[in-house]
Amino acid sequence: MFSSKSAAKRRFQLVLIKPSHYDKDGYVVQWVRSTMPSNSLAAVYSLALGAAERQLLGPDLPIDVIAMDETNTRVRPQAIARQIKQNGGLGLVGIIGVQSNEFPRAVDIARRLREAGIQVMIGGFHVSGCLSMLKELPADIQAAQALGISIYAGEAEEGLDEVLTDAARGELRPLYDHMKHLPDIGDIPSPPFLPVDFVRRTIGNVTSFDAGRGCPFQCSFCTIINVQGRKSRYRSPDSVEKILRWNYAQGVNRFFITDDNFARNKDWEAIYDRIIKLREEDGLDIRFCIQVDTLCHRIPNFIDKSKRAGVTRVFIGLENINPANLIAAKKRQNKITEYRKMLLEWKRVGIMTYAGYILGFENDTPESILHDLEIIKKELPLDMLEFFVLTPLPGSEDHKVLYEKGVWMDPDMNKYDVEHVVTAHPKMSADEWSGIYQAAWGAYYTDDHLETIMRRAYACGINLRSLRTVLFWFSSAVPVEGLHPLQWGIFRIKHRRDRRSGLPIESPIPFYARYAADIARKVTMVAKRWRHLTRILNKVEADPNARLYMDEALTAVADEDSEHMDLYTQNVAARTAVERERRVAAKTGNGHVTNGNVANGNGKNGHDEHGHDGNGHDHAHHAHDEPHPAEPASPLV
Ligand code: B12
Ligand code: SF4
Repeated sequence: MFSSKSAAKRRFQLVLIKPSHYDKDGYVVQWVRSTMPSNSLAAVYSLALGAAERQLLGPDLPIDVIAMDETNTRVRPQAIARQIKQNGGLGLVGIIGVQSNEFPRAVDIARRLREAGIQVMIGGFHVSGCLSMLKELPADIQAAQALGISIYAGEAEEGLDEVLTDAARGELRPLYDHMKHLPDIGDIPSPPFLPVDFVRRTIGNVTSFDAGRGCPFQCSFCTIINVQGRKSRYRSPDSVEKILRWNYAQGVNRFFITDDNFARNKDWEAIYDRIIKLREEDGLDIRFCIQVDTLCHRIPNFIDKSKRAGVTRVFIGLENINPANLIAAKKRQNKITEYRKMLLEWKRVGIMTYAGYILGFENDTPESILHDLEIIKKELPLDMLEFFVLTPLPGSEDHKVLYEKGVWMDPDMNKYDVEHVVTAHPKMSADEWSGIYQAAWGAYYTDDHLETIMRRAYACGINLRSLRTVLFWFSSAVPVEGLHPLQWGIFRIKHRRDRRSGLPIESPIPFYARYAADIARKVTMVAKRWRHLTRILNKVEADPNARLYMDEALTAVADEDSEHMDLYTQNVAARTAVERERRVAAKTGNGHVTNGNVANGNGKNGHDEHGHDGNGHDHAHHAHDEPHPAEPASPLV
């Protein structure tokens, strides 16, 4: 817990909690160190500190702001209730950035606080997404309101003051709906920030902030466009500099920029120029992980400036290699003919790539997925691949359509973590679908392919030790922990009494016996996998020819690729996509479909032939930084 508290008599207690969610046995997913600090928490925490400094509630009622992230800190509702009462009884618990899979846990925390008479409010993507897309409030949100929990939909930048004033009067409304107005975040006085003690509870020396919000595209599975809008809103370079300097001053110098697509942040270049100045002229050693789209290489200077700005890891929303699937999901901006060019460009500057890959589009079957993975391994020069189950996330068009048609979707929101199958698929049974999700990790991260990834990286000048940590993380999370790498952490903590409401509290002996056996099993697996990766790394480094390594994926893009590469010939949809790009290239007179000149030379700054102003990635939000010699590397950022 971190607090801005100072001594006084009656003090308003504002407690901000980023909740976790439940594992399959109903225990809270929690770690000694979690992966990264939450930007949602940083955003609201900083706004709240600003309100405290401005004495929003008057000089006689100071505000203490206390923040906690449940993925690394135990939440004790009774202790919170006590603290509020000891400070005069005025307070609010804000449950922050609640995603759909965290909503059941958020309500369980809130229920106990409500029983103790504490005011509670829930905000974040689940409630915002439902309010933006559905005609009526879904049952789970209504049930929360029935417990006296207040709901906040939309962004807090222009609404938090009103909430605090209402809470100080004890007059919170059941619903605050800010979905219709998206605030300007350009130069707000309190951009995202978390104190260093907070960062120390996570892996590495990384924090996160959003340099912008919104995405111009229309992918049907996406929630972001319906919550944050399709227009790019961004922080000014001054504001970004402020965030960087605040953090640098407290010793934090690695950053995950959470924009779903930094390449489509309209001010990316001015922001990069400022960062480059901070690095090259002012001597700040700062590094970044960003998320981009598969056309980012077509934006003049983007990749070279990423390098100069200290980007070391990049997440790319690849999603699928079957054009029929991409079109069905309205992800037209993803063109298979650009994938190799884009990945080779990142390789050229020695930046590590992570791609998100969604399983369960309408044409997918277990066989087609395994087949596609073999093509990716052979032909795409990609480092990490991470898998997601296609999920109708509340807030997405897919969810809205199924909801309105009354199609069955699993009512348990805890499962909406893009790792569980929650609705039916036209070609796969639920078991086949979840089976292939589990199998995909093993199919991509085979021993042979781990070595190939390292060999390709070594030949491109990527730091192998840093890559080993990331490969370890992404190849081990599912087999070791049964959780997605984005949810993994260091050393799992389980509290016997912190169990999902409705499930019994187990007696100590079986609970601790299982917990101990689990830890022993995981430690053994982790040690084995780390040793294995180290052996591969040593083998690559010991090879005198390793720098000269070359394979099909690393070969420069050429016209004849479209004749022989499986990526372009594997099915009718792929061949049609190549033909279509060929026609577009001929019309615009920009050269060849599979030749990098087309993409890089048309000067259209990433606009595609539909006139879109860019495209995006989304979900997977993570990547990595070069490790500082004296500090542990973060596997995600
Ligand atoms: C960074 C990120 C992560 C990071 C860190 C989380 C974080 N919040 O920082 C990590 C890697 C950990 C992560 C993990 C996951 N993520 Co994520 N993530 C994001 C991402 C890209 C940015 C989050 C962010 O910073 N947004 C900006 C902040 C400022 O917006 P915000 O959270 O909405 O908060 C504002 C308002 O909602 C409001 N507000 C929020 N809470 C409250 C509370 C009160 C009291 C008030 C007044 C206001 C208020 O004020 C805030 C400031 O304006 C979003 C996409 C996006 N564009 O948001 C996906 C997103 C949130 N993630 C998503 C998912 C699915 C996941 C995972 C389940 C994926 C996985 N399997 O690994 C996991 C879940 C982790 C878990 N604990 O279970 C989905 C959630 C969709 C949904 N309906 O739930 C999103 C929307 C992406 C998508 N695919 O659609 N994620
Ligand atoms: S590109 Fe990504 S953020 Fe943009 S609409 Fe598609 S899924 Fe959403």
